[in-house]
Amino acid sequence: MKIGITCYPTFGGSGAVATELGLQLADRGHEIHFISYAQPFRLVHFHEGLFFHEVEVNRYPLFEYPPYSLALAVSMHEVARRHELDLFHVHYAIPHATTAWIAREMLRDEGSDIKLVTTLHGTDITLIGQDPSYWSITKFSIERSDGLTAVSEYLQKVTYEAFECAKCAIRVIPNFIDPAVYQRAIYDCQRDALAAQGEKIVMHISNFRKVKRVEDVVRIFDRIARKVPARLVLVGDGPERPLAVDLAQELGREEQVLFLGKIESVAELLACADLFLLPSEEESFGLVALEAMATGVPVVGSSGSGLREVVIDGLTGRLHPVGDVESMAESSVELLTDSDLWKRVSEAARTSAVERFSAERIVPIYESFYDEVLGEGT
Ligand code: GMT
Repeated sequence: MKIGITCYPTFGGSGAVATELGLQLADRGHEIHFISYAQPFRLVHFHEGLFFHEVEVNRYPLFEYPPYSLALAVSMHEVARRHELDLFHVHYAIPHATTAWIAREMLRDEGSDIKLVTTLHGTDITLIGQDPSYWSITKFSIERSDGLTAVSEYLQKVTYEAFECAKCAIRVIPNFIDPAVYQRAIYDCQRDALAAQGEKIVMHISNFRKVKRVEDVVRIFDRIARKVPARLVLVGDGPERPLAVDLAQELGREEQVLFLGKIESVAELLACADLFLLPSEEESFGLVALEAMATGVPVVGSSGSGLREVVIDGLTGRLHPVGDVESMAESSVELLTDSDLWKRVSEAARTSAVERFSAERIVPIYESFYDEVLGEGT
């Protein structure tokens, strides 16, 4: 199959999943064309059967906001025509489902029968998609996708509720990881570069947006550090980072909190972690929690949204209500001070991640979904 993939190439779960899916599909003999304004951040090496097409946006002075969506639609149309694509698979509905719909309409006028699959990732539905600026075009676009997937049952439910998605049949296909990449043993963790001897390493990775509640990460850590010699390693960057820096200082923890900024390969960092914190307001899935689990790192995070489909509370980590930093800290201390418990949870986390969310298990589900979408209407 010849597939055009569009995603946000920046740091974030949807771009990571789209890139890993493209790599896996290319390894399975498909021809994959990435179409975006920049090389996806995890697409770092040449890969047979995989191509990248950069979208050029003319910044004509008249444009206050250069119309990237239009330039993207033109690129999608051009790549589809030149390479005779069977399918667009776009990740994150805004604006990708709309630009793909435009390109598909252009191609249909030229006799093409290309299909469009949209994968919903989270904030495209739960947050920005519900903003009055985007709600109607998001509804219009997802309802006209030939195939629609969501990364969790939670997100599937929210989509039906928030968009009265009349004609949508949303298939749940969870995110996945390559177990060969996320395994502690293959990385020579430089613990002493991150923490002093005997200190536990508590980690958080995100794009530091409000939804991640990074200040709660610092508050939880402050409570952990009262009972356990520990270091907090914060990976990533975003608008909430200054607030986290200020709070760490206010709590007198600036010496124990490390801000590493954006790091591309999180696998080797996770190999150093003893605990992973993800207390988000809402997570449709929580890919980074799955990456932590696969690396044998117990996860403490928030219940109430998609994370509970990844972390099995009490088995592979602990989940507590959003904002309940006391309970999250208590669970963290319990895991960090009871080595037998930590070992049990670490092993269960790795086993659960590999058994339920390996690429080997999930990628064929995408392939058969593509077949279903392409088979329809014949
Ligand atoms: O987490 C983010 O803010 C980035 C966002 C994205 O679009 O990349 O992540 C969303 O997609 C990920 C991949 O499917 C999910 O693992 C995240 O849970 C989801 N983020 C939210 O729902 C807040």
